[in-house]
Amino acid sequence: MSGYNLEKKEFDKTLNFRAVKPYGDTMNDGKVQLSFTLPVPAGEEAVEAAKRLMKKMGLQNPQIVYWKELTHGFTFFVAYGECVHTVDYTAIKVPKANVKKMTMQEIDEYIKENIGRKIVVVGATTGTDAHTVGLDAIMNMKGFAGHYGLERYQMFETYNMGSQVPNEEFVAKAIEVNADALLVSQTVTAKDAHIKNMTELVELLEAEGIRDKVILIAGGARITYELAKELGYDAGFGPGTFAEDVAAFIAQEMVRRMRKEK
Ligand code: B12
Repeated sequence: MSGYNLEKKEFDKTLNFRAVKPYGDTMNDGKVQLSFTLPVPAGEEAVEAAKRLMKKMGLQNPQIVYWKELTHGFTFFVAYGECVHTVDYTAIKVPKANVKKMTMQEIDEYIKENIGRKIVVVGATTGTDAHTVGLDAIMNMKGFAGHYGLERYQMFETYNMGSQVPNEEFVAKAIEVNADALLVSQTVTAKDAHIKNMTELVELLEAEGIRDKVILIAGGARITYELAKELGYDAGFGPGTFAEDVAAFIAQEMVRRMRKEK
């Protein structure tokens, strides 16, 4: 939203940020495309059931543009409808990391100039969680979607411990390499496993007396900045995160802390 003037209505005079609707073809048409499956046999009754359900979802003029039997007794639909609901976009405040966006090269330069040494980072998918793709996207040399990972940065020294790392081992590694930042990845949220695991890590770091010495960051598909802060972390990052978001946060937070100490 940066640089976007909500009062100016840059696209269309009928655009009302206090009552925003989906856009399909013309402003405020409310058009939505959705796909879903019903556990009913394919046929005219299935199509009618899908349309009635869409109306209950607040979608007017439901149109089933494609339907197909998935397997016996199940029908898949692609549909269009018009959403009758709106949201007040101006009332939305999403807590997020206080970080100025930078490229990989800018971050390396910033660290050289302001910190003067490599930043040591230890990352792991902790507890019983075996999902490593997200953490690897942030840490591995080749990175993710054209964004290099931390291993590629000149000014980061990284240790990726992989999956299912017990919190005790993670903390021991942090102490061994004198880590500046810890990256924790949590994907499985069933039975609040992530909350229990993330909380236990904070307690262990406090018991070892190093919680304030490290920048503690969590990430994962269902991790938000707000949740991470609530659990005692310095930041949390969710889907769509790239290494430079995390690297910029770590570097800028380290400099903020160094300036505070002076
Ligand atoms: C691949 C996958 C697996 C692979 C994992 C392989 C591997 N080496 O990672 C395997 C097959 C092993 C697996 C196993 C299981 N899985 Co699985 N898996 C997935 C799947 C399909 C994709 C996850 C993924 O890789 N996403 C891509 C990455 C790039 O996205 P991401 O993790 O969100 O990462 C980004 C951000 O979140 C962020 N990020 C992530 N971590 C971090 C860390 C830091 C520090 C930072 C800053 C940022 C950050 O940056 C990343 C890049 O932008 C999802 C479903 C889905 N489509 O999402 C299910 C899913 C995650 N799995 C699920 C489940 C239930 C399981 C199993 C329990 C299944 C079973 N019954 O055995 C097991 C659990 C094993 C275990 N002990 O953990 C559920 C989780 C439900 C929940 N919320 O609890 C999902 C959502 C599927 C589902 N709909 O049910 N899984």
